[in-house]
Amino acid sequence: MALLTPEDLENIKRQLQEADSAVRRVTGLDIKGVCKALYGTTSGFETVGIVPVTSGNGIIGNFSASLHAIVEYFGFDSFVTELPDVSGYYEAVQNGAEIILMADDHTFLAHNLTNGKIANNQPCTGMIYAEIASLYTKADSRDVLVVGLGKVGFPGAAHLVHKGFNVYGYDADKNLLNKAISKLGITSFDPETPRKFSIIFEATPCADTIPEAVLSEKCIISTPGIPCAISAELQQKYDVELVMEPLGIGTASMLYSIL
Ligand code: NAI
Ligand code: PYL
Ligand code: MG
Repeated sequence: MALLTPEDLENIKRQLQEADSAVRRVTGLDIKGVCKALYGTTSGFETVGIVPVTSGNGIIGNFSASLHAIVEYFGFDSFVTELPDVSGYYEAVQNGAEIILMADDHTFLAHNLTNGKIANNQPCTGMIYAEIASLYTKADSRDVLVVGLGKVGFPGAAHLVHKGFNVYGYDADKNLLNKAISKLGITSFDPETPRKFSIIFEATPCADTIPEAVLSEKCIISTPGIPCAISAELQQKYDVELVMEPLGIGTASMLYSIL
């Protein structure tokens, strides 16, 4: 799993504010509004306990502090536990947490202790970035290009199919591409015979995964992928509407999905 770095998370509040402005510009809704469109829920006042986890590669600098800033940005009360791991979980519950947020190297979860609902960051991230792409007000058709059909991309592609979009998908892993074709009924996109799209959703851990030949003027690229899927030059040349943020949009999707 591609892990965040402390550098990815620097100035997370400014990154989230800029992403919220981009989301408002392209969809007419803010991130909270997109979550309401997705899940029908609005900001609760639940208390969120953030528990650092030391397993695997260990604690990531800025990760817990970034979650604290993100959760507060969306109007929830929250605290980061003093202790990590099991002791931290116990501390969170003892101190009144109604929702637990914690992540090891493979799973980032949100668990609502009041209603039992639980969320995984990967599908929640895929769904919200796909939803943002689907709400683009200047789209010229219902054709969407999806690049990356893994743990984030596949659920995002499934959401777009469910919303009735014509999904053209591509993944460097042919097994994953064939799985998406057979399970979701998407159309295989061939990079050798490219065409232009006004809606693009990307979810890969690689740079430059979106070829210039698919970019239309003022197209949207909605991507949680780190690093960015296109160069700054291409973004400028085609006046691309880029929605990209390292952690907050996906975390919001998790929280609103379990209220
Ligand atoms: P994954 O490894 O499950 O899926 C990535 C997919 O991209 C793989 O199937 C791989 O074959 C494909 N791929 C790689 N290079 C490609 C290329 N050049 N063209 C087409 N496909 C290519 O990873 P996962 O969990 O889906 O995460 C995807 C990215 O999203 C990672 O960078 C991860 O760090 C990031 N992420 C970001 C979040 C956020 O909130 N911004 C939240 C969760 C993940
Ligand atoms: C949730 C992020 C989005 C992209 N990759 C995912 C990642 O980096 N996961 C690992 C998170 C580890 C957190 C560490 C801590 O500081 O508590 N265990
Ligand atoms: Mg995000």
